[in-house]
Amino acid sequence: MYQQISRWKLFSILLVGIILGLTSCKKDEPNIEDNSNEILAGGATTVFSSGADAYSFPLANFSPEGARIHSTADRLFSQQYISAPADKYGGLGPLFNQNSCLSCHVRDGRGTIPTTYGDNTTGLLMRLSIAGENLHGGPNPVPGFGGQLQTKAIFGVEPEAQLDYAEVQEIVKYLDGNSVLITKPIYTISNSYIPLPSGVMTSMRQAPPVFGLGLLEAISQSAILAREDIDDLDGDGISGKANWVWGVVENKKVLGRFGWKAGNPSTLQQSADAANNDMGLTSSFFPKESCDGQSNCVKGLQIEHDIQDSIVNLLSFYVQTLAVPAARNTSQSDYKSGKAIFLKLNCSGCHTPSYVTSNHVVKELSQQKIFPYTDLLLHDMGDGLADNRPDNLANGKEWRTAPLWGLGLTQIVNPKARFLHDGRAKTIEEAILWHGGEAENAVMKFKELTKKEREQLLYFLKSL
Ligand code: HEC
Ligand code: HEC
Ligand SMILES: [Ca+2]
Ligand SMILES: [Ca+2]
Ligand SMILES: [Ca+2]
Repeated sequence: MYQQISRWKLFSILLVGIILGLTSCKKDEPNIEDNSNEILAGGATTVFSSGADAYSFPLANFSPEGARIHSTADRLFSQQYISAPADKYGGLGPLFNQNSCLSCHVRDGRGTIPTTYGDNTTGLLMRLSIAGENLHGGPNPVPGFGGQLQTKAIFGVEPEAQLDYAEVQEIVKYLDGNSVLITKPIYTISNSYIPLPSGVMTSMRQAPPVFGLGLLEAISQSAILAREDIDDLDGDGISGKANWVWGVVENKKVLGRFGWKAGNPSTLQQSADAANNDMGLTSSFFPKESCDGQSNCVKGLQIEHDIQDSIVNLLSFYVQTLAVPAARNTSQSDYKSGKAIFLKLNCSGCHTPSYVTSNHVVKELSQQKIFPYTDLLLHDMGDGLADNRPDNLANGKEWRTAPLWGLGLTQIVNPKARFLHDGRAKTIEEAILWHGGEAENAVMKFKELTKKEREQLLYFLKSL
């Protein structure tokens, strides 16, 4: 009897010891409290796929009803709109960039970047503004051109202009003697339908991937704001600032989360905005056609909106409920070493590894432990990446930390896809080397790594 009790005691002491040991191990690691479930990058919504369609699945934990609505929405996202009049799917243009959401967000991932002169089939667009702000503190539209350059138009209307492509190259050296060639694209406007006024500021933006956005929307505002450190009070060289942008639904300034400068507050507004500016589809959210000059373009103004609110809601629902693909190779030693380097270089100072989501109207998105690797805040990224064009509170050097989940599948989904806001980086390595400003420290340490360590870091990133 006595012996038995003591054996039980011994066992439970051991058990407690193991649990305590594990917990203290976890605590020692900065920024990551729990390693065990990071393979489930999107929590219970995560899908296990690493093929070309990896970004295109609905939430794994969807109810049959949710999945049904998602597949209706899926058809709308890929629908090619045509110019009015038409019974269904009309209203394209007068000015537009592409005729479907999917043509820019290829397989729900990134767009294709033009690499030849005159290539017009891309997911890249140019934002425009002049000095000053609009009524709501946003970019000041260019007279005759608005806030975005539309390079296509329906019959009888002129596209606003064409974009010409050139590139400059630069060699970056590592401390170990190796070097890489990095390229920077330069876009210039030609053939504009009227001369551009002087002092136009431009910003090239590639179409980002659109999966996992409901989860990003479900991160509580307080969790995002808690990471702000505008004056860098903790002295780590990283500030982090929220963008506050005009909410067309809320009718006031709200926290920006989407777009390369967090210039859009929600998947709903982003979808309505995309429909309006990228495709020329009016809705109750953006009731005016996106043409700012041509007289025969203004005639395109319709009394009825091109798309009903229900369509905008479905498009928003679609991007909210595209699942995040699972991380891979998490038990490999190179993954673990690579992740340790990611934390040591303080990449995680901006690319925040994980959150628990708050509650979302799509209940499957609520209370999920997720691994998006972003703080959704703006950071000064230095002169190399600067577009020198302010966007609400983002200045000309600031960009929103890009989420890194699903990163390794980018070129499996679209072999022509590239990295960073204007798609200048052909590889993840190039993307890191472009980091500057608040990330200067991280990039300096990256250049000092041994070849093996660099490979381990890249192995980790490619496994996300
Ligand atoms: C001409 C190409 C193009 C088309 C067409 C297009 N998009 Fe986009 N999309 C973009 C670009 C570029 C961005 C980034 C915008 C920015 O940084 O301001 C973007 C951003 C987004 C985002 C935010 C993603 C994120 O992670 O921040 C969503 C959501 C989105 N688009 C949905 C849509 C929907 C829905 C449609 C169809 C109605 C659509 N897009 C059509 C190019 C396009
Ligand atoms: C100061 C904040 C900050 C730090 C530190 C930082 N990043 Fe970033 N990262 C960003 C921002 C902002 C972007 C988007 C920049 C752009 O598109 O111009 C980005 C983009 C990226 C991209 C490209 C993502 C895409 O979707 O194209 C990769 C890869 C990346 N970072 C990896 C890293 C790694 C690895 C480190 C550490 C060596 C690191 N970052 C450190 C802020 C940071
Ligand atoms: Ca229209
Ligand atoms: Ca325009
Ligand atoms: Ca700081």
